[in-house]
Amino acid sequence: MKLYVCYGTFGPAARHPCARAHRALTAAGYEPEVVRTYGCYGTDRLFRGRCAVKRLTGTYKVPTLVLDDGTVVDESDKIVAWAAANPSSKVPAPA
Ligand SMILES: N[C@@H](CCC(=O)N[C@@H](CS)C(=O)NCC(=O)O)C(=O)O
Repeated sequence: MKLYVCYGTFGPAARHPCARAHRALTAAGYEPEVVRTYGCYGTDRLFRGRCAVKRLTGTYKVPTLVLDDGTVVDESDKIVAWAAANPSSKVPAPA
């Protein structure tokens, strides 16, 4: 899976949507390929990664998750919900 983010997955999850999405995925047992798209604040159209996100979702905003089957899950709330509902088989079930 690919996770398109801004400049990274740094900072507190409560304040950075890309960090929040990435932490939800790793907590669910995934190791997403992180695609840094750069841009932001009116410069998005100048960056290849942001343009790829625009083609996928209709907007330049990240985080955007693309599953291996091509399914697109956009926005941190939806990525968090998807991760909670689809834990990786690498995560042991609770005892
Ligand atoms: N509600 C969105 C907010 C996403 C958001 O603000 N992402 C920033 C990067 S951390 C962004 O893409 N800003 C660029 C823009 O607004 O064009 C979410 O939670 O996913």
